[in-house]
Amino acid sequence: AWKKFQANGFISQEDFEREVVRHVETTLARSMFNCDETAAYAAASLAFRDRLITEWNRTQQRQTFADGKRVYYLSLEFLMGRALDNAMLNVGLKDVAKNGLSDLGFRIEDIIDQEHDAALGNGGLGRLAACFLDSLASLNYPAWGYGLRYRYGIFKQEIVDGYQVEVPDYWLDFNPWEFPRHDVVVDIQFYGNVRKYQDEVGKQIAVWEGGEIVKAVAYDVPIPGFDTPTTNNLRLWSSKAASGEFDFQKFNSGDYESSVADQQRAETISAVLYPNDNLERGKELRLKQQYFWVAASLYDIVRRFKKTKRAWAEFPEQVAIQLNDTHPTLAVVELQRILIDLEGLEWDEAWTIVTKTFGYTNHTVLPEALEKWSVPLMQNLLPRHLQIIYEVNLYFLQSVERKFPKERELLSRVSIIEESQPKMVRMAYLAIVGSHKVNGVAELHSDLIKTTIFKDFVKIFGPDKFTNVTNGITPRRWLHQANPRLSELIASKTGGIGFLKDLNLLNELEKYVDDKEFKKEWAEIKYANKVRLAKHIKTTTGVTVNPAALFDIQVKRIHEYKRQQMNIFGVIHRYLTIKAMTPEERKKLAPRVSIFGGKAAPGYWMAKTIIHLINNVGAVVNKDKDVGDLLKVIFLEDYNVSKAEIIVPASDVSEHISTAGTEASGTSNMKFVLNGGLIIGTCDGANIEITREIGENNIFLFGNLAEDVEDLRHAHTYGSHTLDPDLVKVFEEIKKGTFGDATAFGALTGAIEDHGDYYLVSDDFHSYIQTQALVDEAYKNQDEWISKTIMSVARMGFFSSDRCINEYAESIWNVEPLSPKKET
Ligand code: DL6
Repeated sequence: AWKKFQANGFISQEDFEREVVRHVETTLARSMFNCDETAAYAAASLAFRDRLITEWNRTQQRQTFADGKRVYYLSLEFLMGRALDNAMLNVGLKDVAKNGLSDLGFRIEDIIDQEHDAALGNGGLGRLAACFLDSLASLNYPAWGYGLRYRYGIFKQEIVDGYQVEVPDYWLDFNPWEFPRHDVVVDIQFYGNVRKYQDEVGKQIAVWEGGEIVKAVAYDVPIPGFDTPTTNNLRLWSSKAASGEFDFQKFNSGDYESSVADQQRAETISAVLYPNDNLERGKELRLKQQYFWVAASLYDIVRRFKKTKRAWAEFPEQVAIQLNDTHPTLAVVELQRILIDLEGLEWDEAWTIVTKTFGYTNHTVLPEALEKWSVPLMQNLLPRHLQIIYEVNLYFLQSVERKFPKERELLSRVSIIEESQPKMVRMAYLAIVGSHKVNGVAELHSDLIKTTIFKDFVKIFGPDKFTNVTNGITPRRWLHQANPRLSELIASKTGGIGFLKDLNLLNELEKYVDDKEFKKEWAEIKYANKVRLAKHIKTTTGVTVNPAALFDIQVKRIHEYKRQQMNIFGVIHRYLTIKAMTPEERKKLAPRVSIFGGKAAPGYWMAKTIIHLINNVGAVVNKDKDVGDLLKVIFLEDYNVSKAEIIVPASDVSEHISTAGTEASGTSNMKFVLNGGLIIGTCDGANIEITREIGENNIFLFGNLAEDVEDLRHAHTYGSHTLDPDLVKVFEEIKKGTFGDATAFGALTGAIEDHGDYYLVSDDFHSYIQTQALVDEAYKNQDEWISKTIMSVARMGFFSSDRCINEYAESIWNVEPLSPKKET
């Protein structure tokens, strides 16, 4: 009987408008006469949310009923960006909404713009997780994401007098996209101690007692697939004091402050996202976050499995858990603890289940980003887990000893416990030992982990345990949503929007590489996107840039290994060159706008100095009338996902110039090429595979290769280190004070001149400058340039996150899609 009452959501424009009005008047309790853009955004979101809920419930029912294997993606970061535009496009009703909103007196762009980004991530790793959720749903995989519901996402960046200033990002004032599940609450234990005894049959029993309990409350976010009813779930956990509001006993006895303090301490766990990218700091609160999230998620996963009443041995046939980097590695230990301490399984039986369940993705080889936790810290916070880690390590080392009896050194090299002062738990090693597959995120990176940081483990486990899954991006957000006109043009030539589900269909575009009419439209779209970005630049920085100039963009987290410093030194070199040019020479030069954006971790002083230098160079160059339009330097404040959607489609050239061997993959490189921009890059990360796909003629590669980096560093330290003469001139200019107080930049130049130039800026500078000159030359021939960009887009099919997810499903998870059509 209830079926006839089920909501189906709207289809027609009229129904959409009725829903919007209903939400304004009832849910928001406002009158339509007093409906501003914020209220219209809220009501439109609620209308779409209602639609998603229906499919979301159905999807969950369908998946429960099918009773097949599910994937659980554990990530401490999900950099989702905005949800409304994505929901409208994925359910295929953006036009309905556009017309409906217009009828109600609003422009859809203004309404979309009201939304606060969900910025629960730092950079590539978090955005990859968001792209994966989109692909998992679009491909109908039964999958859940598990993360933390931070009250504060990544900080907002303001630039004040050229310096980065961090402002908290409180994003939850109004968030229609989440559903609190006050009935899904898990008790999470911390601290305490372990009591061991033998039971009546002589079995060792361990009981974790005492300590404190914090509650984890579930908040669910629907994840709509594109062009499919499948709507998956992202479950984010929020922390709450176990004792309710506050301790009334303490309150009544006059100890108000401490009664509130308990509550606050509990709520602090999920309060803030740690703002470090590729850097670990070993803070206790971070470890608390990790365990809190992992324990709540596993409780949930195990509860769901137990409902099926299957034998424990079948757990890995029902559950695949992917560890997004080492942040969730405690899940390995927690599952072992649940199985042996709570469910009474024998150690070996439990460990077989654990290792078959987990897969681990490594996202970096940078030593400073590899997680290690101090043993005393872990002993205090998670005493039982530390015991289990020691036991895992013992059995692992015993197996290594049996296999390689003469290699004592090997044991200490691969031990999960580092014998340092204090001792440390090496989380990556624990993740490798506890998983059945380990993958890197681009070919070079996957090779590097096998030959460097995890070399010994390849010897121990054999090469088959290690694999590569090159990253990808969702073409729905990064083409269709960010660049609607280009998407439409592509659709008109490839037989409709099918390419958004099968990106290899882009191949069809190769036919149009020399098609005059097509190229004209293609170029017009790029120009319009540049005009849109130029407007954004004008409103946010006050600087006027010429949309006809070459837009050269580097937007990503600021990090020495990503070498924004090399880019800005290159800009200074260009400035000096222009100043020395004759008017005739100047006429031949393509005007350029160098655009930067990205956040520095608040404690990363060198990265902040780079931002400062970029802004100071901009301040000098942009007001130099002698240079005019030939060069402008822009730093875009507060780079985030929704700004990327404006920036990415507007590039002529983007920069992906990390020291070879340091950038695991990069994903913005893929986004820029997919939007018809060329790239200048090093032979690093996914740049290498992009080159292989699109062809060497369509990319500007430069610099030393990964295989030479070690020797060069060695030479810097032990041999002579002569700086590149052009770079010396740039440094002289900085030291003269041309760009403000030179002492402010002493550390930046000193790192290269006096401290070994670890990132090889000087070694690569000459080829960088030469390659930039090639870019200038190539850009003059617009006809050829456009052909290159079309050819590149046509060959980008490989970089869809759908391909990537299918690879994970087949080679790591062994999970099948569950098509909604099959079942009905
Ligand atoms: O795999 C996603 C992304 C890569 O594209 C970047 O190259 C890589 O730097 C990034 N890694 C991290 C590692 N952080 N930690 N922990 O963010 O992953």
